[in-house]
Parts: sequence; C-alpha cells; structure tokens
Amino acid sequence: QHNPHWWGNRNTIVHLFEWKWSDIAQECESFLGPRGFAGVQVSPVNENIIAAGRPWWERYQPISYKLTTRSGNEEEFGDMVRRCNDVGVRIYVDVLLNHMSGDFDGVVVGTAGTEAEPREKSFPGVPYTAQDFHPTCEITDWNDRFQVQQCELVGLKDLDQSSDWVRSKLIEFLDHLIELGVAGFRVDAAKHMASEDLEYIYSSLSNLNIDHGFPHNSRPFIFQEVIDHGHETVSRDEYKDLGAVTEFRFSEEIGNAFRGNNALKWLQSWGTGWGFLPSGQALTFVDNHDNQRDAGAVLNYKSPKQYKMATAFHLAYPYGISRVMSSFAFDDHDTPPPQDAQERIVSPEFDEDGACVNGWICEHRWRQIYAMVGFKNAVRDTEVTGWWDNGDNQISFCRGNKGFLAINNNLYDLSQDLNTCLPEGTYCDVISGSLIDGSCTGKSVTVNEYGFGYIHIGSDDFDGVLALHVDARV
Ligand code: QV4
Repeated sequence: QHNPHWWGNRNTIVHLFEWKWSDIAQECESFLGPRGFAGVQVSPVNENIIAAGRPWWERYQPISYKLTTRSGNEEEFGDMVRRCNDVGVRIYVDVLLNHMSGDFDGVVVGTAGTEAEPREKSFPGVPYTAQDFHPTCEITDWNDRFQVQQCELVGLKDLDQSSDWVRSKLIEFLDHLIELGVAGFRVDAAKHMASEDLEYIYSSLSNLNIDHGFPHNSRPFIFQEVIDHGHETVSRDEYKDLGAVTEFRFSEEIGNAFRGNNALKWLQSWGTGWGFLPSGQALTFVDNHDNQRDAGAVLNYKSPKQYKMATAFHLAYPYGISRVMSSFAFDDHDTPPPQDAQERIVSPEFDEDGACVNGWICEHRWRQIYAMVGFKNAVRDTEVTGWWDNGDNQISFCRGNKGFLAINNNLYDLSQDLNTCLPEGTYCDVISGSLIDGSCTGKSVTVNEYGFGYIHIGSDDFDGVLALHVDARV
C-alpha cells in the first residue's frame, strides 16, 4: 500500500499541523491546488482528551472514534475531503491505532463530549474495557521488543491489536474515513505495534471510495511512523513492505549537512547510498512535528536560510515520498496552536504576499518552498545528471533537461559558468522571484546553446539556492 494516489504530475504532501478542516478546504481551493501540491496530512480526526492549556499533543490521546476535535466535526471533515479531492489534493489522516489516552484520573470528558476513565482503561464511547489493552508496564529499554510493543508509550493505554474486537474497531474507524474519501493514513507509533497485526488491519481495509475519483480497487496509502536511527531491535524493515515508512535518518542527515557539519558534496550519493530505505518505501521530510521541537541537528523554520536550502535539496533530488512541514510558532514542547480566549483554534491570516501572520508559520506558503513544489512537478520522471561540486559546500545538478538546482552553503560566493542541461533560453530563478507577465521578478539566467549559464549565489544573498526549470522560461 505504497501508492499515494496523486493526481497528474503532482508529488508533494504538506502537513497542515493543527489546522481546522474548514481552513484546509479553503487552502486546497485557493492555494494548494493551484500551486500543485499533491496532498495534505491532517492532524488526528477522532475525539481526544482535553489537556490543560490545550497543548497540540492532547490530540494524540484518543477517547473515542467520533470525528469531533478542535479542527472540526465530521460534517466539516467530509466537506474538506470532498473539496480537496475536487481540486486534486489528497487527504491523509494521522491515525492512532496503538493506544488510547493516558493516565488521567477519574472521569474525563473528550472533545466530542464523551466520558472516559483513562486510568481504568474504560472508554465507553468505543467501547473498550481493560481486557482490550495490554497490561500496564513502562518502556525502559527501547531495544526490548516486548516493552516497545506491549508496554505503554509515555503512559498511553496500550491497545492489544491481536484481539478481534480491537481489530474490528480500528478497521471500522479507518473504513469510515475511507468512505469519507481520504486517500490514506499516517500510522502513529507503528513501531509500538506488531507488524503482523498491522498487516492484518491494513489488508482488511476497504478500497478507496470511487465516488471521490479513485480508480476501482485502489488500496489506501499507508505511511508508518517508525523511528529507526539504524540498529534498532524493532526495525523499519519489518514495516516497509506493508506501506511506506518515515525515514528519520533523512531528516537527521539533511539537517546535519545543511548546518555545515557535513560537506554538501557528499549529497551526490543521497538516498539508498546513505543507507536509507528504497525510494518508494521512504516517507521523507526535513522536519516533522516532533523532531522540529527537539534540540539537535534537525532544522526547522527558526533557521530559515538553511531550512530553505535543505528543503530545496529535498524537493529537487529524486528520492522518497516528500512531505513538507507547515508549522505554528512555538517556544517549547507544549506551546498550543494559535487559539482564542475560548481555546478555539484560530484560522490563519495572510499578508499581501500570501504569508501567514497570526502565529501560523505556513512554510508551505514561503515562495522558496512552494516554488520547489512546482519544480518537483516540472521535473517529474527525470534523473539527476551533471552533478557538480566545488569539493565542499557548493553543489549543482540537473534533472534531465527540465530543471537545474545550485546551492551555496560556503561563506564565499558561487560565481561561475555551470552546465544547466537546459535548452537554450532565459530562465527565471524561482527562488529569488518568479516569472510574471513574461519577465523575472528575481534573478534570471541565460542558458547558451551548450546548456551552460552563468550562476551567481553570493554568500550573503538572502537565499543560498538558485533553481531553474522549463516551466519558468521567459
Ligand atoms: C507523562 C510522563 C511519562 C509518564 C506519563 C504517565 O512524561 O513519563 O509515563 O506522564 O504518567 C504527553 C506529555 C507526556 C505525558 C504523556 C501522557 O508530553 O509528558 O507523559 O502525554 O500523559 C505526542 C507528544 C507527547 C505526548 C503524547 C500524548 O510528543 O509528548 O505525551 O503525544 O499526548 C517515540 C515513539 C514515537 C513517538 C515519539 C514522540 O516511538 O512513536 O516517541 N511519536 C508519535 C507522535 C507523537 C505522539 C505519539 C507518538 C504518541 O508523532 O507526536 O506523542 O501518540 O519515539
């Protein structure tokens, strides 16, 4: 179940973290469809506990499978899926199959008004009782398969996916979403579930809904969150044949390289050459909603110049199933999404350039990022050719004769003639500007009959990337 069911030449997913369904519907129509995004990963859709201060992570603590959360209700969800599918943007839901809510005392009320007693493993809204869960124990040794798969991840009540009842409830929940028109799922905490149980669940799911434009017999796309830094007892390899797997080493290594800890020239063998999963099994990202909050090598929106360079490389180099992160501003791990005094999530607002202003970061609306989504569409099905580097942190390469990317992460200028592999003509750099009414608002490059052009990226330029492609030819 590795096919994401993209429309036409599209091939980038964006994670609209914590967005409301009505805002996503609007975004599909006004921005994502027109800009050629292939799909959206949405936050968990089913009822969750209400945690004090409304941290984003409360949504990873389910109470029932009713589709009411701070992002909206079932009707709004269905409306979003239909409107996004209508403009060729697929919806993938972040689903929690591993666990229910954690150690909250007494009776709690969820976002759909359902009561539960998490500490007692009592979730009448499903219903689940204690017998549907593994016995309580703590994960202390992450290389102990039993602990990782049968104990409680941060105290979250651990469902027993080998039980017929649990399986039937999970399948019913996922089938309900398929009926509503989704194209697939991000499976949260997949590593904490036995792959045989997941195989049973995935293979029992309905085909995608033909009323939403999916061909007959389309299987839901599955991408599984398995954090494997290499050498883990529970490895990504146990899951990769069931569906795609998040390739966390991609995120760590790309961050490391663009932070300057590893010369960019080594990126020539990016992908399986670095020990990553085969391309069609790897869900790739510069950062995700978890590791963008951790200190370390991973880049996030707070280092914009490096982040844009890393994202340009991510989207220009043909490896993996690409996902772009779209964040809200945060100070610490618990910062909630932008919300009003009544704790309702607020809609993003945009300035005249289309950038988000009210606490939403919207990386996907940064020109340097959405332009690379367009680049990736324009060069689809071409190979990397004409790799060049300066032996250090300046690199360039072509995608067939359709696109060219150059990056300068050295502290001195890149100024020289390079092979762009493009047909003769003048091209706009889609990073520093765009092609508007037949002329370039940013840099332009004139390519001669041999495919060469003069490339300049100053070390103090606003962006350290230059990107040309055939759809932005003057
Ligand atoms: C606290 C203590 C625990 C204690 C527990 C019970 O920290 O030591 O056992 O109480 O008394 C929140 C709090 C966390 C709290 C927990 C339970 O942050 O402090 O535990 O709730 O009440 C998200 C957040 C977590 C959050 C969780 C549930 O990241 O902080 O925990 O949601 O709300 C591993 C896994 C991987 C996982 C990753 C974070 O292999 O699968 O850790 N990633 C996914 C999601 C992630 C999500 C979960 C899994 C859980 O991407 O966002 O965790 O659904 O690497």
